[in-house]
Amino acid sequence: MKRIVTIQDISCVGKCSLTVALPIISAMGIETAIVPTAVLSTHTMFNNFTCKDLTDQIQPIADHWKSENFGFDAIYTGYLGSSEQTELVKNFFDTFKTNDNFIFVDPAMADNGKLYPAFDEHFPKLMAKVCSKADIIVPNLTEACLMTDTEYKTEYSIDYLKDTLKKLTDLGAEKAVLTGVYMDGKYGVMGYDSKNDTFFSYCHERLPKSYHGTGDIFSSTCVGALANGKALDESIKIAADYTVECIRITSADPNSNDYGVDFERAVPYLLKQLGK
Ligand code: PXL
Repeated sequence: MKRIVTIQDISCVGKCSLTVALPIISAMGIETAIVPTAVLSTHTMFNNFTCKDLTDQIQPIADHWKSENFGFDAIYTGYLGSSEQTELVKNFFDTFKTNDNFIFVDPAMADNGKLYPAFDEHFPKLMAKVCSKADIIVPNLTEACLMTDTEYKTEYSIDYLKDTLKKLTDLGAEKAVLTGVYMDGKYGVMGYDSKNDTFFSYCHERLPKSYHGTGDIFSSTCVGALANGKALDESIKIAADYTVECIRITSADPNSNDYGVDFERAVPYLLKQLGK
C-alpha cells in the first residue's frame, strides 16, 4: 500500500487541513500518516479560537520515524503553525526525501489579497524557502504574489499568470499550479512544468458561493491522485472537479454549515472519477 505523510494543523471544527486531508487521501486508498503542527478549536476564521502549538513535537516525531526506517511515497505540507516550523519542515524533507518520492507544498497562509490572521508579513519569505525544496507547489494567487514580490491583482491577463508561474518555479520547485484563477473569463487552475517549459490548465464552473477549506480539499485530492499514479495534469482535473462537486452539494443544501464544505457526501463521486 502506498503511504504518504501530511504535515498541517488539526482544526477540530472547520473541515480544513488534517480533518479533510486524512479522510480524503485515505478514501483514495492511500495510507496517510500525519504530523499535526498545532491543535486549534476551529480554523482561524472563527473568533476566539484556541491554539496549542506543536512545534516541539515535529523533530521528535521525525527522529522516531527515522529510527523505525519509515518511508513515504509523498510528503505533503499545508498550514504550518509557526515560523520556526518552516525550518523543521525543511529538515523533515531532507530526512525523508528519496529519488522515488515527491514533495508537495500547499503554502496555505493567505487568500483574497490578505494573510491569514496568525501570520506576520515575514512569513511568506519563510514559506517561499519551504516551496524551494518542493517538487510541486500549489499556491493561490495571493500566496504566489506574496512569495514572489508580485503585485496582487483581481483583474489580469494570461501573461500575468504565466509570469507569476515562472517566478514560482524560479523559487526552486519544478512544477507550480495556481489555484482559483481567471483565464480569459473562465475560472480554474493553471500550472507550469519548468522542466519542459509547458503550461497546462483546467477550467470549470464557477459556483456562486465560496467556502473555507476548499484549497485543502483541492490539494489533498491532488496528492491522492498523484499517489495513485495519475499525472499532474490529470490530478488537477480530478481535484478541481471534486472541489466543485463539494461546493455544489453544500450550496444546494439549505441545512449545510457555512464554515466548510460537505466533502463527505461527494466521496463516491471522487472514487468514480479516480476509476475506483
Ligand atoms: O484552509 C486553510 C487553513 C488551515 N488551517 C487553519 C486555517 C486555515 C485557513 O484559514 O485557519 C487553522
